[in-house]
Amino acid sequence: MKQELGDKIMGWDASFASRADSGDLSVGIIGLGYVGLPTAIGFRDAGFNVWGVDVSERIVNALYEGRNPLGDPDLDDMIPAPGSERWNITRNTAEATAACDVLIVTVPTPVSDDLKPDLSYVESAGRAVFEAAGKGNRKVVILESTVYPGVTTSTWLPILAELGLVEGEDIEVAYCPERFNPGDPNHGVRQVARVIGCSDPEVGESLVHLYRRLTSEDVRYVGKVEVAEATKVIENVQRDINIALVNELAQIFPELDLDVEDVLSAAATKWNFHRYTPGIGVGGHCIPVDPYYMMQRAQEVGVPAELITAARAVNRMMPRHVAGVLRELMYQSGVAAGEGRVLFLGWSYKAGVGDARETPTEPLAMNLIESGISVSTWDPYLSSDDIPDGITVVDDIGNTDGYDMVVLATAHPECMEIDWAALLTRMRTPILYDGRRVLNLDEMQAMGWKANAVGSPPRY
Ligand code: SAJ
Repeated sequence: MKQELGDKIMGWDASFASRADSGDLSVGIIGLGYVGLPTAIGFRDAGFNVWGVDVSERIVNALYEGRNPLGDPDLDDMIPAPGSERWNITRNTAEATAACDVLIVTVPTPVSDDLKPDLSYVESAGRAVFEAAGKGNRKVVILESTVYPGVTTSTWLPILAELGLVEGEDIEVAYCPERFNPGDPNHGVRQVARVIGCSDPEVGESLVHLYRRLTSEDVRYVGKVEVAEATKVIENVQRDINIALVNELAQIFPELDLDVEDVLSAAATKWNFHRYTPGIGVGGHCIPVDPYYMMQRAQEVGVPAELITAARAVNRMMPRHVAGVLRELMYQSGVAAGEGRVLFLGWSYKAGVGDARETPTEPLAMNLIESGISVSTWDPYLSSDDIPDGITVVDDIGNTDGYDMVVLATAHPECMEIDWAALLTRMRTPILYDGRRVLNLDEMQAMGWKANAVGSPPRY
């Protein structure tokens, strides 16, 4: 017996696509983090009745009060006011599942300390939904979290079997990778193309109608779930490999007395040369994480992912390489070993966002500290709580003196636009290191800095 609330059908049937077109669906979002919360807001703005679920009392209470629970300031003005229509927030997955036609799972898929994918959140969120879904309703459950090919079915179908639920009769399962780009208003949930994988083409095509109301960009059904799972992973694997290439070149060219940026800028005049920029390392919760999913799946089927693994190693080693360069710069400039004082401008993994996840500044700083160098940081996008112990947090960049080196670690506009001439007068040793290749080294050299950068021959 199909579940109905009043005269409403609560699940998939042949009317699903037309209900999606008219916004006459209830959509549940499980996990209200950096992906889930904008997704929930986006579906509500697209006219759907939305249920948002999170286990965090802090997140749920903030949303009850109409406050932004996350660090992304772009969301500050987007949180629906308390009591807004079509906006239901709860910590109870079963309550949301009963009230929705579609449940979208946007829970974390981190890698554990041994660099293996941690799928426990996907498993527990799916179980909570399936236990509440009931038989015969064909509730649609869509995983959006980044996983490797095969995870959705290998994690969720055994739970369905355990609960006596049958895909296509009681539940519909699909995969639609999130392509959310933190800190980029041009690529929010309403502006990115989406791909949908599902074992049932009719269901998959009907979900195109659902996502077409969410985003203005292309939405397409691409086949079975594994095709969509693989799509998202390789998008970020490709990015990691491309960045690894320029990071490896940034280690080679200074030894040839060449600046890698000169070479890359010249190569970029070729019509299909894809320009990437070397840096102190690769951070975030996507690029340094997703390749491990592909590596894991390749290992499971006995095909070594040698290029993916090697590229990941290059990027993972970049902070250690840069630490060695910084130590040599200080030594050559007469700074006594173990006495250097270094100031990082920026701590976040990416310019314009306050997010320290997997930031390469951390391994870089810890490597320097191990050799007795003290490290401070100024990042206007982060609070001192985001900075690990052992790092001195600078609150006022104008009140900094006695440093031997300043490292531009994150290309925040605020970091690029500091008063470099004033800072120079307060330095003990005037060493500059542009870790993101966003400064004009010749101008800085002319100002009086020993202007250095990742991939540039050293200036002592
Ligand atoms: N980085 C470099 N050199 C580059 C580009 C990036 O060193 O040429 C570094 C960044 O400094 C950062 C890390 O790599 O530490 C990741 O940077 P990112 O620009 O890839 O930003 P992310 O991690 O936020 O990646 C997200 C991804 N979006 C999704 O997974 C939905 C990615 O697919 C996007 O391409 C990327 O945003 C984007 O385009 O900004």
